Amino acid sequence: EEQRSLLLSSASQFPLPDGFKPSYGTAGFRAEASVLRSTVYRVGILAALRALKTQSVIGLMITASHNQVSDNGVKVADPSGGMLTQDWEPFADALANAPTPDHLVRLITEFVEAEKIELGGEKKKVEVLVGRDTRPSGLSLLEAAKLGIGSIIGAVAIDVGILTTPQLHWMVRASNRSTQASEFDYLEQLSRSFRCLMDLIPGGAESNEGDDKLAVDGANGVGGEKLLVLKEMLNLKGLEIEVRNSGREGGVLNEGVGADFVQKEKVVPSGFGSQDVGIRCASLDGDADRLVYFTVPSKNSSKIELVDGDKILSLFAVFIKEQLSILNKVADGNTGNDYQCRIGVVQTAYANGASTDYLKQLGLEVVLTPTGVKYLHEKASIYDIGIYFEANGHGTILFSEPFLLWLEAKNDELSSVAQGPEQRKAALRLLAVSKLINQAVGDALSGILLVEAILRHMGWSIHKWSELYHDLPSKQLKVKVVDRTAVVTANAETEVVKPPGIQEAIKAEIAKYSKGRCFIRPSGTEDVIRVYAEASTRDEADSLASSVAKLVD
Ligand code: 16G
Ligand code: ZN
Repeated sequence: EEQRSLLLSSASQFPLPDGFKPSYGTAGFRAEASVLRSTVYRVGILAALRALKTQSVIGLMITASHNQVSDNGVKVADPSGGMLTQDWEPFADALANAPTPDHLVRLITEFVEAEKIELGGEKKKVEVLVGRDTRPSGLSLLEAAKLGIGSIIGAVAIDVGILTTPQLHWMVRASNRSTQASEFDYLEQLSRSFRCLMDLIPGGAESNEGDDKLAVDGANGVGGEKLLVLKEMLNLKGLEIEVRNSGREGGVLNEGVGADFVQKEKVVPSGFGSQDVGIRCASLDGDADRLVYFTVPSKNSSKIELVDGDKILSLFAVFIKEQLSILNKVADGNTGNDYQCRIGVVQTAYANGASTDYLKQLGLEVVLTPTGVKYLHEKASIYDIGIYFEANGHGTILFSEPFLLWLEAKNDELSSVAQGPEQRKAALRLLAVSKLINQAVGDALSGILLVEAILRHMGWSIHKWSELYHDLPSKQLKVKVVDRTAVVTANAETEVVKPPGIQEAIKAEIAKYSKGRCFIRPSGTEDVIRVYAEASTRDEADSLASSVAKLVD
């Protein structure tokens, strides 16, 4: 009864705006910030219930990633640090759309009963960590989230301030593993494991002459500021990280800057230009969970040479494979490897065909999932080492618990024998990677450090890296539609099953091109159907995309 009146009184402060129909999409709720207060309040309730149900720390992140600054959004991190379990998404939708406080309370009561959630009681309070990006609307939405969380008896909101999305996910995961879980601990762990990787570089970490500078585009978001802090802690020798578009210079979040812009438009972000020819550049998105690299090929053009998520994935895969093969070498007097490490690579249909061919050629198992981190992450977690990336730059490397335990033991064993110093180093490198790279979600900051360490290790320039394979020309288009749900896909979005007939028509178009590949899918974040096409020349890719776009219109 006390619970009921608490909810009724707080809910009345957050009416659902007229005509607003929020939906928990690929990345939570996203919309124009001014309509989101009721949604964020209700997600606060959901996060509190999730914390009670799991008796664990839950995360709530207020961000709209690469969207324009006037948008905002909210998503929930589960106890593992991953995305909210998909089973709860329908409840999230129902809550967000409840028309009145009475409806809302009824929905909650039914759900609490069905899920057998114990409210209140004498137990210790469960915590919801609330983070937000740098958007000006974040503060008022934070208040809404706190009120939502606070209106469930037994739950308490902890404001962890302005963070990158991956930092919040990391903190949730660490809290539930009872390890050090503050932002400082995060930064410490990243810098320690990075230094460890650098120390293990054969012949030392000396940079290639003239190749010691990295210029980073922070998208005028939270990532640039955090990278500046990290840089202080790293105290790097031979690697100079220059952060631009950190938000301090007055630029607008995601406007002409950031990983999404750079990857989609393939032009230099503002703050970059002819002075950067030949320099290694990287771009983060607004909440720093995406990372792409690029170079400026010539003084007279605004075009960039993109090094996308597929290529970051390929770099990681090459390095990990190298370490595994060192580890697998049976040295004299050594028992050799006694663990069959299963390594897998996860991509989406957006992965450039050339990258998939390259990875298969390396002998790796490659699987495709639908777009959206939750699908890739889930798939990658079935391997001992699962590497996943979306072409847009979101990805990470997951290590299984049994494999890590084996690595630790191997490292101990090798430290006491004279043989196998190389094997021990390989084990130490893999352990360092597992600490450096975010185990909860894709993380641009840890991604940068891993890329930089691997380039040093290999002695590669960004050019050498970029030449691992050549991207097939590709083209993306979007078609505005009234009802994007009319398009239903299967086989990791590579085939359309509804409306009938479209798939055949697409196939007929593809057949006209050499190395043609094309698919359409409903966006999870906008009211559009997206078209992706690939072919052996630029013109062919463009023409395939536009002819398929016409089929949708
Ligand atoms: C979201 C997803 C991202 C995906 C993108 C696709 C998360 C955290 N983010 O940003 O993985 O690539 O949506 O957008 O899942 P779309 O559905 O509009 O093409
Ligand atoms: Zn993002």
